[in-house]
Amino acid sequence: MGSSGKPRAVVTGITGQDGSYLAEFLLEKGYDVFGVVRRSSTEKFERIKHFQDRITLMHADLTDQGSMIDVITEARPREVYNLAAQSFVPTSWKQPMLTGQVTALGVTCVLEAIRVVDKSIRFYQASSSEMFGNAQETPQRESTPFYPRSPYGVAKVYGHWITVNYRESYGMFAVSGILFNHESPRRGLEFVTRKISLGVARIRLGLDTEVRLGNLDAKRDWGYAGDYVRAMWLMMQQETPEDYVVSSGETHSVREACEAAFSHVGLNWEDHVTVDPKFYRPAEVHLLLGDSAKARTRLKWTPEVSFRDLMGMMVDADIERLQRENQHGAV
Ligand code: NAP
Ligand code: F7E
Repeated sequence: MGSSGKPRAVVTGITGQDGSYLAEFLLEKGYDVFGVVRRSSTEKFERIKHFQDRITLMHADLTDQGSMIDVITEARPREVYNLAAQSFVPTSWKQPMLTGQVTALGVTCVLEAIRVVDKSIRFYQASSSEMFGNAQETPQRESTPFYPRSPYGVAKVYGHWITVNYRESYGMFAVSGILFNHESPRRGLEFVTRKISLGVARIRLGLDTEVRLGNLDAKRDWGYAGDYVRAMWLMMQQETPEDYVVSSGETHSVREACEAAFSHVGLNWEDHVTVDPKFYRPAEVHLLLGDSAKARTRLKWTPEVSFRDLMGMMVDADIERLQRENQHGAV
């Protein structure tokens, strides 16, 4: 609790997709929100600028222990949400060392800062369905063994287990949400759903003719980011710290995502999608499907946005954005 009497939360990765939705959610719940940003020569506050005046930004980096200790010391939060990561799977093969330093050891950096400053601070770790990788059973649940298929997935397995370990070693309230893919109009441009929605918008507006994609057969359990940040908060309000799978419970192929997005604006995806082997991965995760029964029962969490509505929402948002930019002469 701060002097304002409001609960305080630190969010790492606040400039990312999930950080921006979580911060908005926490503000609505009456929190004082402290967002961790890393120093950059240009500001990247696109996703948070509409509420930036209502939060406190603090400079730190997940690879710098001292900076994280300073953040926790100064903010003195009740809850810390660790959403920062090198989160793009293909980049993890190009930069495996950096991915390990940020996505794996970065978790220890935040946990250590909490351990040193105040062990009663609650900690949320952004674990991922990529940990299941070459899935050992379907659907995947909390007890499914991990078999990561990328340096990113491997790093997330480390982050997951170090969170369990600090819980068991120091009695800390440290939880992992094993979240399946979640998307939104704020999704990074390189992820497949956003690549598709932006491509559809550009084609619809006559700015382009094709979208080049990789493996159309890969299947993912896609949900809406706004629904998933609610689950993060719910996990942190429980009496006991436990890990939860968060997923929609449906799986769809990249091909189906194309069909949903193109048909939303009356186009046939087969006329515009070109397969480019450049986007294939050295090792693919072929099928993910989550069983979120534990989250649904214990947290009373249910997702509200369906797969087709999600793709439609993203296409509409990209069309609106492009039209707005066009009016300002930016397209
Ligand atoms: P995102 O949009 O890529 O955001 C990542 C955030 O991490 C950005 O704010 C980025 O800052 C920050 N960051 C990166 N390196 C950092 C460093 N060294 N120090 C401090 N901050 C750093 O990711 P997201 O989709 O919101 O995902 C949030 C978290 O959930 C990530 O940990 C991701 O791995 C995990 N996750 C995501 C999904 C999903 O489907 N979205 C599913 C499961 C788990 P800059 O803006 O400065 O780059
Ligand atoms: O790929 C296939 C690709 O990059 C999904 C991250 O948030 O979710 C995300 O990881 C699938 C893969 O997400 C293209 O091969 C085909 O099978 O959108 P993505 P991801 O790798 O599943 C998990 C849960 C995370 O934790 C991660 O941080 O789509 N695919 N063609 C393509 N993917 C991309 N990016 N680009 C293509 O052209």
